[in-house]
Amino acid sequence: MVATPLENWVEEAARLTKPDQVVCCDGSDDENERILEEMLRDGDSETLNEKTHPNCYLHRSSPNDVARTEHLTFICTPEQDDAGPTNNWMDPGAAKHKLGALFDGAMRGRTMYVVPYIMGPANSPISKVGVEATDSPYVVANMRIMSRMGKVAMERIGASADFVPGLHSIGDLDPLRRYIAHFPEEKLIWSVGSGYGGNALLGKKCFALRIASVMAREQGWMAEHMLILGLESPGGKVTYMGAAFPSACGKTNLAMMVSALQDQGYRVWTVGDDIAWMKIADDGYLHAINPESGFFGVAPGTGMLTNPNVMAALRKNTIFTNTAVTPEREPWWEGIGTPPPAGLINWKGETWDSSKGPAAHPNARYTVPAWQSPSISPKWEAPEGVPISAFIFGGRRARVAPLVYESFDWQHGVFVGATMASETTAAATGNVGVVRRDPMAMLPFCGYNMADYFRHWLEMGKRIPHPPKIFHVNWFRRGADGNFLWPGYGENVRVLKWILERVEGRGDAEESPVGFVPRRKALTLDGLKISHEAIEELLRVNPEDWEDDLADSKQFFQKFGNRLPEEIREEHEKLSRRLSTEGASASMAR
Ligand code: OXD
Ligand code: MN
Repeated sequence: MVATPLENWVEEAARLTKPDQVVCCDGSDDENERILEEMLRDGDSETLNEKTHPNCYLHRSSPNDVARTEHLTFICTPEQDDAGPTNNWMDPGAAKHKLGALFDGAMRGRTMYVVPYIMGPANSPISKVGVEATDSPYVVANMRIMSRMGKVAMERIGASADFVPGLHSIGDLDPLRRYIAHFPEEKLIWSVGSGYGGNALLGKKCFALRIASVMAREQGWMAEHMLILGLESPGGKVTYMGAAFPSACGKTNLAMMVSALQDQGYRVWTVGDDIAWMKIADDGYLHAINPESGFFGVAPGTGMLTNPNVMAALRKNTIFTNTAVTPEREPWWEGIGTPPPAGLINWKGETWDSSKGPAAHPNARYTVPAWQSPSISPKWEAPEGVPISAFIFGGRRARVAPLVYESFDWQHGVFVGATMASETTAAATGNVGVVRRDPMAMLPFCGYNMADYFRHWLEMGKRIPHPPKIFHVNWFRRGADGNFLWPGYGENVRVLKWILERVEGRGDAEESPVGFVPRRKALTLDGLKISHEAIEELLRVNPEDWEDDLADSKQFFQKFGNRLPEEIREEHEKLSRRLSTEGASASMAR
């Protein structure tokens, strides 16, 4: 019998990595039991309190392997310019040579697990299939939560070559021998030296964003770093929105929000918290699916006040990574809402006291099945996806960006996304709190030249008969005293409500140089304790701050040279002109 493309690939991977045995995963409960036992045997995982947290585990990673490592992540295209100035690049042949040496024999004494998986609902035409070969039982257990894995995926692959292969080994966990490499031409992923989710769960960032963004451009769809939520309004109509925020800026909390306006009939339903795959459907709308089936969220800062839905979800079937643990064997982290108990064990497995810094790593995570959230949308697995009426871009900005504004049109909206910036967080290694440009929150995830990615967005706008309206929000603006001006969390529904009203052609707004900003009275603020001055400041567009920001984004865009679409340059000039007119009239009025 002729071997299938999958069999050939697995054989080739095994020849290179030389595992003691190869196990092909079927996704069954029995198999999962065995994988979890293997994970416990490895010694860096433990079970949690069976009464309060049934079927929950705590995993401690190597202290040098706690976040995505963007400086070790590569796009391997024959021409460097096709990876673009914002990606690390390696020649595909050189990458194969370098990583091949690290993979050579890497699985000796270990098991190679072959994990076939579907990204997206099993019966959706928007879904796609991948296969990850890994030597980490922790990775297999996480992939089982984050994707539809096993038999269902194997059946879809059959004898075809229509799958994205990904080879993963934890190697020796030495950061000097850690690489996450993507081969967009071959649609192949090679990751070695890390067990951290964003580097090792290859269906997530590597496939669903970096490789899928390349496929999406080739095939005329969109793969975005976006949550998907449904806003239900009085009467029961649900309007769907996609929102792009950089890592650890509150996407999960927004997607699962308990609305402060629930008693007025506004409720939020979760379709996805991190990634959206979107295609133009016959009804002329862009339809989105969540390619994932679980949430891999940041634990610190998550509590009953910030995200009660996820707190309810985390009571069972959850893998916690790098949280602290109480003497009762319950997970604990900063912001969970209870004080640290005596005898707390920190994320490194040591008895904790406050001299040791945070007890949970700032990028500690939970991996939980999506269906466990009380907010999960009845449509979250709809094979046709949900129609998207609004895109929301956002970042963590102490200044500059107002609470919310709407772009003038699609082209201007693409510019708004392209000029996104945010203060960095603990989700990636490196400095925290530094403002960096992060277009569409895709800076670490775009699998090709970002100038071409802007072009793709511009072209999609022309092709979508009913394109989403584009907005920008900023929950993180601070007052002169350094405190946040906006309460955030469940109160963010007040902003979503205005967005919904704008989508429906209602909702009062004032034209500013940067876009349409809500008039104060257009925001539903009843029941909220916030001063008149705070609202004024939140909605203020300060031309001087914007001029500085424009200078910064101009410098960023210069990296792309002539490849930058003319439309982006045009929007830049238009905004600059509008700001100087505004600045001039403000000084005349003074
Ligand atoms: C994530 C990230 O884990 O963006 O979702 O880093
Ligand atoms: Mn993310």
